[in-house]
Amino acid sequence: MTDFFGSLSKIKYEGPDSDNPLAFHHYNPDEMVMGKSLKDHLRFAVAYWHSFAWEGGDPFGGRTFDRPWFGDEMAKAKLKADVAFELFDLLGAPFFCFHDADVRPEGRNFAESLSNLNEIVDYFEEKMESSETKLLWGTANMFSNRRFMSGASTNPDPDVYAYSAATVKSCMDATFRLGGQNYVLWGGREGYETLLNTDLKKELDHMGRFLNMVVDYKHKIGFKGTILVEPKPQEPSKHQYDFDAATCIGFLRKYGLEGEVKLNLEQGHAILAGHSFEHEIAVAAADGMLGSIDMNRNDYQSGWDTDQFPNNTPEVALAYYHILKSGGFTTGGTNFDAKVRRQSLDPEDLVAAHIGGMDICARGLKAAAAMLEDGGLEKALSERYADWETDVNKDMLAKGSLESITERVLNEDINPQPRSGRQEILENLVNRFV
Ligand code: XLS
Ligand code: NI
Ligand code: NI
Repeated sequence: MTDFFGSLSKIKYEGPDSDNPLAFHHYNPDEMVMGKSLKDHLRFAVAYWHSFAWEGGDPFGGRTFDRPWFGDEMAKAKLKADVAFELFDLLGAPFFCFHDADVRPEGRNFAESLSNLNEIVDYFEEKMESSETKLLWGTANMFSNRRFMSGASTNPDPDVYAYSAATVKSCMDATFRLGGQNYVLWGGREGYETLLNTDLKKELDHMGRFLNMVVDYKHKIGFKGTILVEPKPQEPSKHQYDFDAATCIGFLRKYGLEGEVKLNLEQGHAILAGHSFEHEIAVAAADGMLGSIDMNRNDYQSGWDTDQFPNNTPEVALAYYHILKSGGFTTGGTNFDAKVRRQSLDPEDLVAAHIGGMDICARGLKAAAAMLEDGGLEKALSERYADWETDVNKDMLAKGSLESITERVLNEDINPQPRSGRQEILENLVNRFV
């Protein structure tokens, strides 16, 4: 045991009336909702990068946190792992997620970075034997180091493409060894700053080829998890190729990857793309490509990806509504891709942030389940489309041509009468549950 969390002990569920700030008020892991425990519905994960690797910098100032594990030595990386697993345990977090760069010191070359990664994976493996926390997903950080400044698989330099392929292989191996349930690719630098120096078609082809290698390798090693791509429209690149769910789905189809790759959707990224989170979830679900979610929230005034912990039950409820409607998570889960603010220095802040996020998600999911069980929204939806169930309209959809339909419009004097979309009534219905 390290002494980082001092006297803090395992966080318990105490119910909404408890005034203990370090207790769950809404997340009771064992509570059954729609035949499944909250723990199994939500599948929470702690993100290693925000909670343990991020130093509290912003564009105007550097490190604000003073963690005993900051530094490049292997011993520090192990101390960081010790503290990380202590947080997982305090929270009863079923999962965690990591990038290679979060967990191991960067080496002087690829071989050294690889051996550092393997040493930490050994260490994780040992810790995971006695821990209840599993790996939701692993990923490669191919955006921080300067070698990736012009992209990873889309870099104009083939040596960077090669370095990226070797990096992804090493991270897939690590994820596989640790029993990871998914493998994520987020392409923060897969995009461009200016078209003046960018061959967009070439770069997209390279990215498509790269992702095909990832899928081939998954099958080769027998990794049973899901490969996930994470959309984001911009930041750090001015324009990112994986712009949003719809763009990614088109990309996956173009390169023959539908059925092989799903999406990891993030609340803040949806907002940056000009969508709501539930829009992104519904788009992915409609194509059977909903994989997992990164839960957080943006500051709506700043327009940045501020990665705050979620704090808005109505928003979260609509997201889980669409997740539950599509059958819930299989290999995916709710990863807190979220960090405490840079003034939140204390270990207690880290714990409280996760408690708050878990409570908000639990409230959202319970509200979503109650809305589904009530059935009012689904009923209104099926009523709105009910006329499509008549034989004549089914026929029109399946076999109609512009000529045959025109004939029917003329013969039957079809003269559509607009009907209310009832938006306010439906919003009021939602408000009964959130
Ligand atoms: C950044 C992304 C990143 C991915 C993992 O905005 O959300 O954290 O989730 O590389
Ligand atoms: Ni993000
Ligand atoms: Ni993310």
